[in-house]
Amino acid sequence: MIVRSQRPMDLEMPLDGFLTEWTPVERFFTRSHDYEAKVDLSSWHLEVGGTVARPQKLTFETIQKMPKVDMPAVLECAGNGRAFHEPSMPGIQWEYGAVGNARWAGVRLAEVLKLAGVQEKSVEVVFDGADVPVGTMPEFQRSIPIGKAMDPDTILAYEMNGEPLSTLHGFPLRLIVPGWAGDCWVKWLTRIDVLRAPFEGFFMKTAYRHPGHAVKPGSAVDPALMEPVTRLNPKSVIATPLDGTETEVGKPLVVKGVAWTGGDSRINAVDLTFNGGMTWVQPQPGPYANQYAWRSWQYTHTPEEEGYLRIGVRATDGAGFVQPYVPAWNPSGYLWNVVHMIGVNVVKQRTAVSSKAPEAKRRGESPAIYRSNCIGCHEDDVITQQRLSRGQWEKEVEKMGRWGSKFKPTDKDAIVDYLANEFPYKKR
Ligand SMILES: Nc1nc2c(c(=O)[nH]1)N[C@H]1C(S)=C(S)[C@@H](COP(=O)(O)O)O[C@H]1N2
Ligand SMILES: [Mo]
Repeated sequence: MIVRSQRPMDLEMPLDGFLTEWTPVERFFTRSHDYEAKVDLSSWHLEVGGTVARPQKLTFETIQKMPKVDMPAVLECAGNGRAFHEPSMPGIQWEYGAVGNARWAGVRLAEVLKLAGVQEKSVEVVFDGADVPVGTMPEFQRSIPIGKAMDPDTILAYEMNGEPLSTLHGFPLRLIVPGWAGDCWVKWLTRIDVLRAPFEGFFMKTAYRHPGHAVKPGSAVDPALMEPVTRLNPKSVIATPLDGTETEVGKPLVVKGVAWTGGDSRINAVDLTFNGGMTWVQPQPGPYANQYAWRSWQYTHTPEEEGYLRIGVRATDGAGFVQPYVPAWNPSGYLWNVVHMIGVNVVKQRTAVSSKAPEAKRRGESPAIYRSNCIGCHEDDVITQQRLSRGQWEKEVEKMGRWGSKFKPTDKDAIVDYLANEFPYKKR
C-alpha cells in the first residue's frame, strides 16, 4: 500500500489492485480524518433519534437478526485523483487508488428507520461515528437526503467481503451509499438522527462541496455557492501495462483494467485506444456483480512495428456521461475522472530494466517551530506530499491554528516561510 498518512491512517491501493474483481481487505484503501475508533461490542449501541416516532437503541445482535442484504459496490474517496489537478490544492494527494470494490453486507437503512418511524417533513438523515476528532477539528458527521436514506440499496454494513468489518473500515457498522462518494459512507456508526432541516456541520457546509459546473482553475468559490458531492462519475483505470514501460514487436500485449460509475447508472461502454484517441476498440468485458460494482475489461494487442503506443481507456455510463479529457477543476479537487492515458514504447528488443530507484531529494534539518507545532496530531508525511503556493500554505497554517496547533502568533510567518520554501508549488 502507498502510505499517504500514518496517523490518522490514509493508505492508497497501488495500480495492480485494479487487476482483481474484488479488493481484498488488506489491499483496500483507507481514509480516516480521525484516529480509528476501537469499539467494544459489549457496550456498543446504535441510537436512532431526531424526528422519529420511536427513538431506538439497538444492540449489534438485534441488527444482525434483521434481514441480511448483500451489496457489492465500489467505495471511492471524493478526493481520489486530487494529485493530478493543476493548480494543486491542499489535501491528501491521492493518485488512482483511493477506491476499491467490495461485497458489503448488512441491513437496509430503511428497515432501521421504519422501526423508528420517520416523521413527516423529514428531509435528511445525519450519521455520527465513534471516532473522536483530532485536536480541535470538527466532528466527522455527514448527512444524506431522506430519499437516498430510504433507497433499498442504502445499507448499514457489518460485513466486508464475507468477514466482519475491520477496525480501519468501520467496525462494527458503517453506512454504505452505493453510487455515491466515500465521504457519505460513515464508519464506526453510533448515532443516526432524522432531521427536518439540512444538517449544518462542517463536513456538510464547508467540506465535500463542489461547484457542480466548471470554474476557472485556481479560483476561489464560496462554499455557500457550492453543492455537496454526491454521485460518482464514470471512470476507468488501466492496471497493466504501466506507464513508461516497454514492449516488443510481435509480442501480445495484454491491457487490463476496470471501469465503474455512480448514481443510479451503470457502465454502458468501455473504449480503448492505442493511438491517443484516433481510433477505438472495445475490450472484452469481465464479470459484473451489479451496477455499483466495478467491471473488469481486457484486450490483447500485438504491435506489428516499433513506435509509441498512447493507450487510453474511456468509460460511458447509462446516464450518458462519458469520461472527459480535461478535468473539471474545483477548489478541493473532487471527482477526478479524466481519461487514463499511458505511454508504452514498442521496441524490437527490450532493454534491460535498471532497478536503480531515483535518488530522493535530501531535506535539511527542519526548524524546531515546525517540529513542535506541526508534528503531533499527525506525522510529517501529510505535509511533504503537498505542493502549495505561499497563500495556500498560509491558509493551511491558519486552519491548523483553529484545529489545535498551539503555535505563537509571532511564529506563524516563520512556519509559513518554511513550508512555502520547502514544499512550494511545482508542476508534477
Ligand atoms: N466516522 C468516519 N467515517 C468516515 C470517515 C471518517 O473519517 N470518519 N472518512 C470517510 C471518507 S472521506 C471515506 S473516503 C471513507 C473511506 O472508507 P475506508 O477507510 O473504509 O476506505 O470513509 C468515510 N467514512
Ligand atoms: Mo474521502
